[in-house]
Amino acid sequence: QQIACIFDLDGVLVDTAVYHYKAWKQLANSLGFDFTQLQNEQLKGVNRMRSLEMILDWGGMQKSAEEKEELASLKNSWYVAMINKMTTDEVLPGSLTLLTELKSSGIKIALGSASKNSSIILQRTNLAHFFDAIVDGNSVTTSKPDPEVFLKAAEMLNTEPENCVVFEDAQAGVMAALAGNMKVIGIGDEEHLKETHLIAKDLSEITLGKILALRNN
Ligand code: G16
Ligand code: MG
Repeated sequence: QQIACIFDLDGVLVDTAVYHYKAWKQLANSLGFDFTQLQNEQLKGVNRMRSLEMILDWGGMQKSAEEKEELASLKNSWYVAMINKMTTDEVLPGSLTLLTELKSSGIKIALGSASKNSSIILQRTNLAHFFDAIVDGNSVTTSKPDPEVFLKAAEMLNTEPENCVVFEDAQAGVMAALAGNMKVIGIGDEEHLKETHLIAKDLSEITLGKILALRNN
């Protein structure tokens, strides 16, 4: 069976993590507290409501379900204002080259993102045409580290989890891929990426050859 590739969006293909961080920080500050960059690492790959709950917890705050909906949508309005200005320059190094190589080799490509805003981002950055399947925060009910998002992507690509290689920058996403019985390539800092099958600083270090080599171990 042929290999299939599933890409996380934020932190792997595009640099939207800085916008999430800015918007969440602004929200925490408006509630009278702050959180660290190390804490921010834990938010990566985690869906919007779960992220808010973690942040409120750090600030020692409790909010009703209704208040949480309001806070999450306030954060999202700030975030969307930022991503609406994104350009193709914000595609991370190596993304275009690798996606082009995979596509021309006939490898199936899916998106496996927690974001409900993936379609705006893919449009603004001109990446949408690479994907055979898109699974994002609008089509799943659980948050990474649950494997649902990646299992759904495998299903949409008509392949089995063991044929899939996931590209992830977040610990929650790495855990999700492993729980789904997939191979996972960690993108970014080694200290935040335990248990991956391979680590690269960005996609410019990845070739089809390196991906295929993962199958045999
Ligand atoms: C991304 C980010 C997370 C964010 C989540 C939901 O996931 O890494 O920080 O909370 O999406 O985003 P939104 O609020 O736009 O629905 P991924 O899976 O693309 O890394
Ligand atoms: Mg990510």
